Amino acid sequence: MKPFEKPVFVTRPFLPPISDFCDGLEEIWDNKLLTNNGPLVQRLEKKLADFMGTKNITLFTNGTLALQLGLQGLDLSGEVITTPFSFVATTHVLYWNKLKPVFCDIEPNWFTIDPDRIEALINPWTTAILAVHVFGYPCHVEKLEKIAKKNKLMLIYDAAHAFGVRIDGKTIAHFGDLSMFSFHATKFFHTLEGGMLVFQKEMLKTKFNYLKNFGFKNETEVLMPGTNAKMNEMQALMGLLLLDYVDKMIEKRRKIFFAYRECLSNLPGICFSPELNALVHYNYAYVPIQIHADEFGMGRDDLYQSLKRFNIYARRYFYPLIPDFVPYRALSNSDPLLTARGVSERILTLPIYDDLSVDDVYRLCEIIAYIQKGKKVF
Ligand code: T4K
Repeated sequence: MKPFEKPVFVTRPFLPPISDFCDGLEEIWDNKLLTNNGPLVQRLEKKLADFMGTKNITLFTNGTLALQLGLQGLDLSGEVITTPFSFVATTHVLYWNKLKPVFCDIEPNWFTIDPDRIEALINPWTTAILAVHVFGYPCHVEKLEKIAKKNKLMLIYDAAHAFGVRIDGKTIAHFGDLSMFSFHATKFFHTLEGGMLVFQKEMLKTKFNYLKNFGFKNETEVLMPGTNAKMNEMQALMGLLLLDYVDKMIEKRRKIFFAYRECLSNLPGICFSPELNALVHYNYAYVPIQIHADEFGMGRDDLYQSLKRFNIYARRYFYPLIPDFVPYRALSNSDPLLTARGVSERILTLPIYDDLSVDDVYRLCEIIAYIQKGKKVF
């Protein structure tokens, strides 16, 4: 079995024709406005507002700062119940807001925070739930809404992976008080780096806009300790060009996702999440599988390493769990996080991106089967 000639990464950015980008650059050159809410950022914000079905959106230089400032704008304090199974930025934004993360276990099917375990963690200091639509899989939004309402908590979603996801026709940002989307280069819709907040309360928009621009209200007044988190014009240009491709990209990813499912489902020890509810319009952001070592014949890490021999760079998103990283190790946890620990040991996210052909996927699956038969190949 031959390795791929070129490395196959977990993802590769989708790029528009370079001539379209160059045309846009000419406009930027003419304007000589590079950042500070330039015309392209305004245009992208308007288009994204249409896409999201609400004017209550604002753009940022990246998703992490978007969420960090989102929390700051909500004036939260005390403790926030969150998931241990995410990219570390989800917890870092709590740290930067002096909020204590309280980790709650995930449910085993789609790896989102387990609503049935949240209430046991609520105490008088709890002010919010920060849940993650991890891999673009929607959280149990209705259950979370009930818990948040009953306990007077803010409900915030890290929707970094969930651009384009809809439930029963409503965008995923329809749920909760605030959602953050990442437009990092590794996301199928990207702005090189970038992020967006979508929120329910209209009055928050002005505050978020102050916060991302040093707190300036005007030339002479600074109203709050903001920072610099503005999207620039080159980022907006990429976003404007890519918006036209969103449906096409999702359709391509759907084909890749189901090619994996078709080829790997019969291999013992490889487990996909169950199919999503028919009301969910999914974006196929990632292809997470779980490797059950007993049945597969080798552990996740051995498979991950063996794939590298074939020039395939899958990733272990999300391993280690956030509470196991140095800055968060000393936090006491009343939830033993047993499901999250198991998933984190078994999870492997397979390559998915627009340039990957379905034939490449078949070949990649053959390689996995080959590795399984031959056991370790490194
Ligand atoms: N919340 C969640 C749940 C998130 O997943 C993230 C980000 C955030 C919040 C924060 O949002 P941002 O502030 O990033 O907007 C990557 C991304 O850097 C990160 O954005 C993402 N989540 C995370 C899941 O994945 P790494 O360390 O795995 O990235 P890296 O550089 O190893 O890239 C992965 C592969 O992608 C590479 O092997 C090759 C390919 N790649 C990457 C880049 C950047 C390219 O082909 N071209 C590129 O330009 O974190």
